[in-house]
Amino acid sequence: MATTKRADFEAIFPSLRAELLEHAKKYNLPANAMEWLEKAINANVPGGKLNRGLSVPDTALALLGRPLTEEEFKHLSTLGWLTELLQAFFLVSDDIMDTSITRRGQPCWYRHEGVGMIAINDAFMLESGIYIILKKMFRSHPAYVDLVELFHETTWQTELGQLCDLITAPEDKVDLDNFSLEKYMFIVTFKTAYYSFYLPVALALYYLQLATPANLKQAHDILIPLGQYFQIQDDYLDAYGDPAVIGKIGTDIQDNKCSWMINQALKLATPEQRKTLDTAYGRKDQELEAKVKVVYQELDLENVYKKYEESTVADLRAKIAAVDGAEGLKKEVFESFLAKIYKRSK
Ligand code: GPP
Ligand code: MG
Ligand code: MG
Ligand code: MG
Repeated sequence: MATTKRADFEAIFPSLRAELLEHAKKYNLPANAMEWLEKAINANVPGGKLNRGLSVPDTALALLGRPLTEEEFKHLSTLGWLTELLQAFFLVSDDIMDTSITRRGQPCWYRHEGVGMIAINDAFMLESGIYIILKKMFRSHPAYVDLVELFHETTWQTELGQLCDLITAPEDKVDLDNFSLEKYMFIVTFKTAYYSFYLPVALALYYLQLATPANLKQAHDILIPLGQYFQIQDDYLDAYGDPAVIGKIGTDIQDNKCSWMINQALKLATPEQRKTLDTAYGRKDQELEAKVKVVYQELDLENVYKKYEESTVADLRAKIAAVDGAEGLKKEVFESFLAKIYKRSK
């Protein structure tokens, strides 16, 4: 199947950045603030894997089964970049909340020299940028209201997930009895799956004016499990990934996160191992973190994860194989998502 070239997609970005800066300049924003805004955009919007962004034109290619016109490509790639703006808004904020150190191989934005908590306002501005561009480019599109509402609803869903992620991980009170796979699935569905998987496909469907309640639901029912699998990979990589490859240093153990790894460990731990987890998990201490990782090792969570991955991917493949096209969707839409993430190491 034809897919979008990264370089073609990246070529759309400078004009969007220019639109945002121009919109600030209209208000006579002082030169030093203009420079700040440009830096904040450059440091946080491009430079990721672009999985979400590329998925918007890729979905359209699969749905239409023909090359995109120049205008379609520009519009769909713009919508793709808006998912990357949303992602930038989330990541800048999430790294503050998770007291993370690095992102995409660089210090997190709030840890850049002179940035600190100004990053919170930068995050808000990245979010506002979505609606500025939407209005500029899609104001007269028949699905304009659907596009705006989709971004708002997806943001809300992600914030609900983030809320549960945070309150299930209190900094000062570790209680592993408070974790469960059920809570975990709620957290990851909302904090990750909607914005990372459902959003790009729904955007393409709305833009092409092919969206119906039935195909949105069908897409949802495949993309949400795909997104859950993606976050489980993220949790696995938090403990087992190579920071040089994933571009970030794992924080889940020290942050007391209700992650997939700790939920598996709790299922399998002996009373002794459980004691270690109770005293070492969720503490801001590298040696205690290392003790938790020893338990993960003893329980062979690496293999538990590999088994999970194979059985989940088999289920997903079966779900995708059942897409018969009756609702106007194509298997290729979902196959291309799965191909992007299967056995990922970053
Ligand atoms: C991923 O969680 C989820 C997000 C980045 C959504 C954040 C939502 C907000 C409303 C700010 P994570 O903390 O596991 O991601 P990472 O491992 O990349 O830090
Ligand atoms: Mg985080
Ligand atoms: Mg987080
Ligand atoms: Mg993570």
